Order: sequence, then structure tokens, then C-alpha cells
Amino acid sequence: MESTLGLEIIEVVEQAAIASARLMGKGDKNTADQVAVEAMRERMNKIHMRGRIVIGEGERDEAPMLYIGEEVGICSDPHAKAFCNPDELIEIDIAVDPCEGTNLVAYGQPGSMAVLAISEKGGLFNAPDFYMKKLAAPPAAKGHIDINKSATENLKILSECLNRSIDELVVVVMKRDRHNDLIKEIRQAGARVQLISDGDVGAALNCAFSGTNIHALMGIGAAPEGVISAAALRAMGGHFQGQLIYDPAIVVTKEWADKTKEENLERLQEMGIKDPDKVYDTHELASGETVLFAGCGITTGNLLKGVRFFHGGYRTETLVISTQSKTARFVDTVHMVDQPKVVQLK
Ligand code: VTB
Repeated sequence: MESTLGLEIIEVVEQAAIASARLMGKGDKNTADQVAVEAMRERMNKIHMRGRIVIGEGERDEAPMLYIGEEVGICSDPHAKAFCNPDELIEIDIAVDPCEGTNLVAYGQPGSMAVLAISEKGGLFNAPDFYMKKLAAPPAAKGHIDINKSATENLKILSECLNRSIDELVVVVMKRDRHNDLIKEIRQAGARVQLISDGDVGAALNCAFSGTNIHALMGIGAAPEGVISAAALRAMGGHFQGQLIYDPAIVVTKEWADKTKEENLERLQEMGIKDPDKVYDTHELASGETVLFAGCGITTGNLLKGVRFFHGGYRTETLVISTQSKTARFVDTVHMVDQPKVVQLK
């Protein structure tokens, strides 16, 4: 799978990021998302691959593009055998979020990214559009902290694993009412809280690298984004656990805002999720033998610079992680549209 795909997916997220970045600060999150979707889909359909969207923009009747089940890539063509070689015909599953943090783009705030994860067929958890309680942390804490423990307990463990005093630790939490008690507990335990409005994929990713001054992500976000985060953390050896949330008393799942807990449980059963309280780890959310992650900064965040436009072109920064090549590549690309008058070195 790695071959050229691991490199071509750089362009897939770059094109989505560039398209979305043009809408930065315009206050129009839907268009910022839509142009990213179109750009991502267009570039994916130029790759010699046989892909199926397993996490995307919604069910087929909701989303015209990158809907769950959509087949993408040149080798998805029924006659592909005539012009694709055997390894290009291997079925792969793709989880996409062309504009992760649409609000961040719309309001020119930091940390939005175009992201995707790829694995062989069946290698990514087909997360339902529910919320997910998440715990992400650096590789040093992998398997030591546990989503079933309290934030206080996990902070003590994190402190020991990272050899940092608790008051030096920074935990990213999304600024939502559902997190008020969590935020209070983290602060009472002596750690610091970095509140974000959106973009918990980038926040999880930050946990995988030292020097980001982010040591954990805690709280409830979307399950689909959780799978993409888990793919990246798995590839980096980081810690990620996720547990589906189906009780409206905790948070109302947008898609089924009028549903009761029992109705949500029924829907999960229908989707084949036998244990709704199961805690998933990185190897269950991204179970494939080969897992790829790619993310390109739309607006500049902690880890990746956003798209920068200059006379004659633009510049992007992408992170590509592969379990096969065991690499995390930071790709700084200068896109020379016209003959640029000047290209800065850095
Ligand atoms: C979450 C988070 C995402 O949107 O889904 C959030 O995982 C939506 O949360 O990273 P609310 O429904 O509470 O607003 C993001 O922040 C951006 O897609």
C-alpha cells in the first residue's frame, strides 16, 4: 500500500487545505468545508487506488461527496483490471475530514487541518456519527493511563511516565459545558488546561510529539474524528482510547438529537456494535496491518503551519505518518503556480 500512495496522499490533503484556506476568515464554515471536500475528492480520484470512504461527510443521502461507501480512486472503476496493476486493485478503506475545524477556518482561528487515514479494507473502525469520550497521550504513557480512571489518577500516572510535575502538565479540553466538571478536576489536580473551541484531531496529534507543550487530550468529541486521531497515534506509538457516548444526558448526538438513550442503544445494536460501553484502543480503532495518516495545516496550529499564499504560489506543511515505513514526514511544499518572483527558504 505504501509505495506511491503514502506520497500521493500528501497532495490530497494539500489540495483540500489550499482550497479551504482561501475561505479563511470569511465566516462561512459550510463553504470552507465544501471546497475542501471537492478538492480532496478530485485529487483522490486521480490516484491509482481502489478506495472506499468509511468515514466521511455523512450518509449517501446527506452528502453528495465523500459519503460513507463512496468509491474513490482510478482503480475503483469496474474495468480497472485493464489499467491497474494488482497492488493498486487492493481494496483500501479511507477515513476523511477534509476540513477538521470548519469554525476555525471560518473565523481564522488556529489549528484546522485537512486530514485522512487509510488502511486495508476493514482496517479502520467504521465509527457511527456519535460522540466519543477520548483520552490521548504521549507514547511514554501508552497503556499506563486509562480512560476508565479519573482525570486525577491519570494525571498522576502521566506525571510519572513523563517525569514531569503535575503542575507542568497541559491537558487540552474542548471548551464545552459538558466538560465543566472535567476542567475543574484537572485544575484541582494541579495541571493546566488548554481550552480549544474545535479541532481535537490536531490536539490528539500534538500529544504524540514532545515540544508541543501538550501532554494529553481529555473529553468528549466526535467518534469519526476519534478514529482518525487513533490512526495517527497508533502510527506514532501514542496512547489513544475512545468510548462511544449514547446517553443524551451526557451529550446530545447531533444526528439523533431527538433520540432517547434507549433509541441510541438500539441504533448502535443495528450497526453491529454489541457492547456500546466498549473502550477502544488504537489497535481497535485503527486495526489494519498498514495504517497511514496525512494532515495538512489549513490555519497554523501547534504542529503544522497553515497555508501561506505568496506572489506566484502558496506553501503548505503536511504530516504523513506510516506504520509500514515507520516514518513521520513533515513535508514543506512550495506550490509554484506562476513563476514566483521570490521563494523564501523557510
Ligand atoms: C468535535 C471534535 C471536532 O467538532 O466533533 C467538535 O471532535 C464538535 O463538537 O474536532 P460539538 O458538537 O460539541 O460542537 C470538532 O471540533 C471539529 O470538527
